[in-house]
Amino acid sequence: MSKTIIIGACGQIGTELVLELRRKYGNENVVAADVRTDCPEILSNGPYVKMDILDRESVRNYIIENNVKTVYLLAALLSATAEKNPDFAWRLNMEGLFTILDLAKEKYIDKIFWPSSIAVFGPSTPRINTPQCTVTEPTTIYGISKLAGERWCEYYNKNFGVDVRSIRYPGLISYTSLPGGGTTDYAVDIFYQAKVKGEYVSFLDKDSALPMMFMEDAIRGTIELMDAPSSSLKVHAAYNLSGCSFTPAQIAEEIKKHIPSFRISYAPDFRQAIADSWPGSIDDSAARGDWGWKEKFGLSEMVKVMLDNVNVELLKN
Ligand code: NAD
Ligand code: AKB
Repeated sequence: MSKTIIIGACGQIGTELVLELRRKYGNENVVAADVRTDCPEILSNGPYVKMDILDRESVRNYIIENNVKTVYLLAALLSATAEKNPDFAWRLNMEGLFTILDLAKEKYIDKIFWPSSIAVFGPSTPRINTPQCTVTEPTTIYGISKLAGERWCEYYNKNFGVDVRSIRYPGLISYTSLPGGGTTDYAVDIFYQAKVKGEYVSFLDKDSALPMMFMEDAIRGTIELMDAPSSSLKVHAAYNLSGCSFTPAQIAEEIKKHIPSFRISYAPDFRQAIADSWPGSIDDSAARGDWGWKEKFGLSEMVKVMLDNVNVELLKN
């Protein structure tokens, strides 16, 4: 059987995506790959390979020699971390994509998933119910790299027939692993601090609305997109996908329903400018129409699941 690889498997999305794909295709057929030397305990039920996506020759050799036909390329620097190291962020976020697109162009790979982000939008984009096709003038290096990546994906699809699929994920909220340096991370951190300290200092202001999604929805949406017949897909850059939108004040109110003594205060930092440049809510009618996307989790369901499941021990790693 051909193999699937997830590159960037130890991160917030990768951890859960690997586990779900292993349930679907069998543990041995889904390889977790990451630049980290050690395989995290949670991914030890299947193959793990240390892989640096920037080492083009090693990546090519592994994929060709091991009959890998489907690649999920997740390795990237996220918005906040990327602003601190723009040169490296551009390199990491772009070079790996070319390595994988070229392997598909040469017919070694059949199918690619590469995630984009709401970060492709910018201050000149309509903020509410942001359309699939609209102004994209991102002001962060992360957003610029995602927008360029989208254009390259579409180019390889149209000119070389590469089957590459993508989603503009909103901020993702999960409890299996910690987030990796984004602007939406506050909406995960808040649950840990609610449990540890009973209070949270938000790095975004109280009325900063952003599009968010619970990880279970994001993983299901990703796999549904990858399973959709190619004839039904009209977007070959990246699909808008919506879960729920809320502000720091709104998520705090929801947490207070479970922990009445919970308190939030606000100390916006450099991430506020990034959040201000992004949409507040997303129109995902193209994804709904083309491949039947529908979210399951709203704010209240998500808050309950997060409070029931966050494990503060993760903060010690
Ligand atoms: P993350 O930071 O949690 O994980 C990234 C993983 O990539 C880490 O395990 C890291 O060790 C690995 N990595 C870094 N450099 C590497 C290299 N050179 N070679 C191989 N692996 C390397 O990120 P995430 O939140 O899981 O995001 C995954 C993808 O989804 C990214 O492309 C990100 O832009 C996109 N995305 C994420 C979100 C979100 O809210 N998490 C939202 C929109 C888009
Ligand atoms: C980030 O905040 O950088 C990510 C994203 C929305 O792409 N969560």
